[in-house]
Amino acid sequence: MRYWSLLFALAAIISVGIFAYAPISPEWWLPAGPNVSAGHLHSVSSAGKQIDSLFVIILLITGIVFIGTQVALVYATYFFVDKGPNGRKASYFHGSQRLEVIWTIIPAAILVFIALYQMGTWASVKFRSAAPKVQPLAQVTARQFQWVIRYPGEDGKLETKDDLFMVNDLHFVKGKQALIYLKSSDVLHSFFLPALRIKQDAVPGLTIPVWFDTDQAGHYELVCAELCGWGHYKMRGNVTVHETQEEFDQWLQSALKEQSRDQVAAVVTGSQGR
Ligand SMILES: [Cu+2]
Repeated sequence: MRYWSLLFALAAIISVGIFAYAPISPEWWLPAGPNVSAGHLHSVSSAGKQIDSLFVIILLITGIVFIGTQVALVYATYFFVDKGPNGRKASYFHGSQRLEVIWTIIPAAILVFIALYQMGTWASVKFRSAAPKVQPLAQVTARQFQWVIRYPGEDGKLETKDDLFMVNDLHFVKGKQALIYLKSSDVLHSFFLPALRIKQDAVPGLTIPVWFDTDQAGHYELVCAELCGWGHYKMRGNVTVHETQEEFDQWLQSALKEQSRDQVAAVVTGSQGR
């Protein structure tokens, strides 16, 4: 039955073909920025660029191993197939110590290489000591099922009276490091900016600094990446990256005005109701 080897060969060729096609397809590859055309291999954030090159390196290593093992599989099933009652008889042997040592040491060495190679990226994205020394952009509190984002108001300080509260609306400025403090007021959530390759769990009781940037202004998506309850699917926010600091300040000013108008309106309608 040589057909099996052909089936294995076909499956391997299709798999490799899909991976060769994915980077040039707009839908199949990792999400890029809003203005990035298809075939763009790298993310639009500095963390994302490092993470994507790690992804490509690991894909290359696993791809080479995949192609090697598939070639061996097809070769073995094609040439050593049982040729019926008069064919060769399979011989039995009790393993080979040398082979086993080889196929243990090589994957172990590859894993150690990847573990060492990724350390710098992990440190720059996650270590608190690597957090940018900037004024925090906002405090982000995850709750079932929304992102409550608290920006400092006029005084530039968080947790003061003039803070701006927004729901599912994250703004920051292109080319600048944005630092947020991530909290959760109920269960585990995960703050995920797919195009920027930033993902961090929001843990009840903890305040976790998260920082990110991008070199492309425009609109992005913020989603929750931790199944947090029935409404998990709708826990998404809009991200607006402003071209300049002035543009951001203007947005903040008008949002603050709107907030105080809403508060006044709430007081007025509240007193009329009584
Ligand atoms: Cu959630």
